[in-house]
Amino acid sequence: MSSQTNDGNARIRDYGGPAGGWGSVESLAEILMREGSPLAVAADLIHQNKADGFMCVSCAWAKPAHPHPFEYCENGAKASAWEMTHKKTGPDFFAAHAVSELESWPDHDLEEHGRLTHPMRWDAASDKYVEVDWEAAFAEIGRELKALDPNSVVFYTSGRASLEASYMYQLFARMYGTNNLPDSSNMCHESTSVALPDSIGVPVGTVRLDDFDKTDCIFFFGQNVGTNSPRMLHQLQDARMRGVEIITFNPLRERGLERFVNPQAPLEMLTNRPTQISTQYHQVKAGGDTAAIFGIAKALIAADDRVGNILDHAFIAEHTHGFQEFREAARRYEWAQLEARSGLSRAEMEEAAEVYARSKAVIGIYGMGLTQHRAGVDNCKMLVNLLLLRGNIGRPGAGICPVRGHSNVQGQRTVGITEKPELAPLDKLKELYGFEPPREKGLSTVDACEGIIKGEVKAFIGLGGNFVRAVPDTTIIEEAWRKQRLTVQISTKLNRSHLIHGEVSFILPCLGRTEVDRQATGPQAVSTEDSTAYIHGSRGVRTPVADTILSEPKIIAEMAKHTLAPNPKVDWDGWVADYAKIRDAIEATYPEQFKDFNRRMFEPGGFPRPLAARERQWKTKTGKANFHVPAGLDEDPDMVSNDDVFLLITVRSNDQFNTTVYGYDDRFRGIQGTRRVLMMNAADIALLSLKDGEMVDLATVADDGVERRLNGFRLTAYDVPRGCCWAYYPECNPLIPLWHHAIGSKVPAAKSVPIKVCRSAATAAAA
Ligand SMILES: Nc1nc2c(c(=O)[nH]1)N[C@H]1C(S)=C(S)[C@@H](COP(=O)(O)OP(=O)(O)OC[C@H]3O[C@@H](n4cnc5c(=O)[nH]c(N)nc54)[C@H](O)[C@@H]3O)O[C@H]1N2
Ligand SMILES: Nc1nc2c(c(=O)[nH]1)N[C@H]1C(S)=C(S)[C@@H](COP(=O)(O)OP(=O)(O)OC[C@H]3O[C@@H](n4cnc5c(=O)[nH]c(N)nc54)[C@H](O)[C@@H]3O)O[C@H]1N2
Ligand SMILES: [Mo]
Repeated sequence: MSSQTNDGNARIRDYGGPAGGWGSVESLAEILMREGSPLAVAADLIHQNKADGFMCVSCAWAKPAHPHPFEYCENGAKASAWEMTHKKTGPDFFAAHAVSELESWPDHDLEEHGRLTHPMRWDAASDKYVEVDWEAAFAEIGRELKALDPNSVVFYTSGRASLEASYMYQLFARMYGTNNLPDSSNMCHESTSVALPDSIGVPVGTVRLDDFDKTDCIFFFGQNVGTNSPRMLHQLQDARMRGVEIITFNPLRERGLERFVNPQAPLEMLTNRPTQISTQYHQVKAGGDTAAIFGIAKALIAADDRVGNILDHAFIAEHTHGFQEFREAARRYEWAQLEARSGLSRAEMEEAAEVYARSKAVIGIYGMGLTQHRAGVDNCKMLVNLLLLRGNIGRPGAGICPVRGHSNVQGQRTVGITEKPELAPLDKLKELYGFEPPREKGLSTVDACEGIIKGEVKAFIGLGGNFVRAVPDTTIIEEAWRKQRLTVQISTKLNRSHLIHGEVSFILPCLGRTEVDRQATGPQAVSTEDSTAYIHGSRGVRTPVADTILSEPKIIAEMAKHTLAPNPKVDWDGWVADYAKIRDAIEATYPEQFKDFNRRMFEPGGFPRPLAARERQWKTKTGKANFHVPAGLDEDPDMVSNDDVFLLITVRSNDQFNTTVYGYDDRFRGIQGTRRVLMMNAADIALLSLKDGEMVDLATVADDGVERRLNGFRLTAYDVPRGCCWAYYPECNPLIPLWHHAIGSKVPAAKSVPIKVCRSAATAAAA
C-alpha cells in the first residue's frame, strides 16, 4: 500500500513540455499497463465518444459529429481504463479488511483495488462488509425507508448517471415524498445555474461547437483545460491556427493554456512543435476576476465615451436592461482599487479591453475559478456583463461557455435532479403518474451537510460519487455521518464514503457506462447531455466486470418497488426491460426539449436542446438580458484578511478525477510522487521566514470557534500571485468551513480559503 504522500520519492521541478504531446502518450500507456490488459482496453477506447460507442465517463465537453479516429484525450482514456479494469474488490477483499482498517487507506489505494462486484452489507459485530443477497438488500432498504420521514432522507447524485437513471431516481424520490435531490453540481456549476437564468434566461451555456469556427476572440477564466477538458484543446488549437486571440485569466500559469501539441497529429508529434494557446495571460489574484472585468469594462466605456461605437448601443437598447447602473458602477471604481483587488495592472486590463473592442464575436469560457467563491454567482453574471457590452450573446461565434464537470451533470438537471421544486415539472409528473409531488424546497449539498451535523438527516442514498470526501469541513461531517440510520452507496469503486457509514449500510455495485447493459429486450443504450446542451446516445462495449452487478436503472427500480406502494402508471419493470420506454417517459415530461428522443439520440454529434438565449429571446423577469451590478469587488468578503493570511486555492492534479486519485504525479505542474504540497510565491515564503522545501502546517482563519488544521505539507516556491497559495482537493477539504460558500448558490468557496501557514509542529519540535 502506498501512502498518501510518498515523499521519499517526491520530486518537484519545472515541466518544460506542452500539454498533450509525447508526455500524454507515455502517461496513457502507463495507465493501460496498470489496468492489466492494455490491448483489449485500447481496442475498446476506439469506441469512446463515437456515435456507435460510449460517451466518455470523464468530462462533459462536447462530442463532435465528425470525431477524430481516437476521439479521447489522455484523461478521458484514464477515466475509462480505470473503470475497465479487471481488478476486483469482492467479498474476499472485504473479508480480509475491517472497515476501521480501510479508513486509514488513502483514496488512491481504495479505488485502485478494482471494481466492486457484490452487494455488501456492513456487519457491526465484525466491522466488516459482508456479502448480501440483492433481494435481501432491496427488502431491507425498503423497510428502512418506509419507517423514515421522507424529508429526513437525502437522494444524492454524482454527475455521471445517465438521463434515464437520473429521471427514474428523481421520480422515485418525489413519489417517496421529498425534493431532497442534491447533486454534485451543488459544489460546482450551481453558481452558473443560478446566475445565467437571472442574466439571460437559460441555465446553461449558449455556445456550440460550430461557434468555435466562427469566433475571433476567446476570454478564458479559471478553467484548467489541459487537465480537466483536454478535448477542448482541439477547438482552441484550430481557433489559434485561424488567428483567434485567447485571453486567459488564471492565478496559475496552466500548461494547457500556454501550449499544446496534438497527440493525434503525426507531424506535430514528430516535430514536437506546440501551438501557443493564450495570446495574453493575466495572473489574476484568487477572487480578483470581478475587479478585472470591471477594469476591462471601465476601459471600454472610457473609449466609447471618447470615440463612440465601441459598445454595441443598438443591442444594449433593444435587448438589455440595467446598462446605466452597470456603466455608473464601472466609472465609479478607481483604477487603484481595481488593480489592488485584481492583482493586474491597468495596462493589462486595457490590453485585454483593446482586443475585446476590435473582436466581432467573443466567447467567454469559465470553470471553477469563477464559480467556487463567495461571490461565485456575481462572477458568472460579471462575465455575462462583459459579453453584453458588445452584443456577444445570441450571435454566431459568440456566447457564454461554462465548462461543466461530470459527463452528465448538466443533463441530470435537465431531467429533474434538483432540490428546487420550481425547477422540476411537478405538475407534469402529477398528471403523468397520478401522485401528489412534494412542493417544499429540498436540501442542497450544503443543506444536507447541515442536516447531517444537526442529526436531522437520517438516511443518505448516493447514486455515485464520494460525498463524504468531496464536501467541505470533512472532519466534522465524518463524525456526524455515523449518526445516520441508513447509508446506501450505489458505486463502481470503493471510496471513503463507504467506510464512514450509518448504522445500516449497503454498498450496491453497478455497471459503468463502458459496459454492455443487457436487459430483457437485449443490450440497452443510455444518453447524456454535454456542456453545449447536445444529447448523445451511449452504448457500452465491454463485458461487465462481474455478472453479479446490476445497472443503475435496475437498482433504482428495485429500491422504488420495495419502498413505494404499487402505482399502475409507473411500470418500473417495463422501463428496466427496455430503456427506450424511459426515454418515452422523458419525452412525455419534456416534449419540447426531447422531441423524437429515441429517434434522434444516435445522430452523429448528438441533438441540441433548444436554448432561447441563442435566439435572443430572453426568458428573464425583465424580458431582456440583464446587466447586473455585483455587491462589491471583494469576492470573499466575510473572511479575515491581513498580511499573514493567505488565500488557499484548492485544485485538481493532472492525475485525478475529483476524489479518484489515479496517481501522485501532476506532470504539467512538475510535481511527482506527492500530493501533500503547498505552493506559494517565493517572496511570501521569505516574508514568513520559511524555506522552500520545508514542512508546514495549515490552519483556517475564521472566527467561528472551530479549529481547522492540516499538518505536514511540503512548502514549495511557485509562480502564483502574492497573497495566494494552492494545494490539492480533496486533501484540503477539512480546511473549508461549511458556511464558506457562494451567496445564492451555496457552492463551497473552494478557491479562496483564508489560511495561516507555519513551520510544521513536528519539524519545530525536532529542531
Ligand atoms: N481529468 C479530470 N477532468 C475533470 C475533473 C478531474 O478531476 N479530472 N473534474 C471534472 C469536474 S467535476 C469539474 S467541475 C471540472 C473542473 O475543472 P476546472 O474548472 O478546471 O476546475 P479546477 O481544477 O478546480 O481548476 C480551476 C482553475 O481555476 C483557476 N483558479 C483558481 N482560483 C481562481 C480565481 O479566483 N480566478 C480565476 N480566474 N481562476 C482561478 C485554477 O488555477 C485552475 O486553473 O473538470 C471536470 N473534468
Ligand atoms: N476543495 C474542493 N472540493 C471540491 C471541489 C474543488 O474544486 N475543491 N470540486 C467539487 C466538484 S466540482 C465536484 S463535481 C465534487 C465531486 O463530488 P462527487 O461527484 O461526489 O465525487 P467523485 O469523486 O466524482 O465520485 C467518485 C466515485 O464515483 C463512483 N462512480 C464512478 N463511476 C460511477 C458510475 O458510473 N456509477 C456510479 N453509481 N458510481 C460511479 C466511484 O465509486 C467513485 O469512487 O467535488 C467538489 N469538491
Ligand atoms: Mo464538478
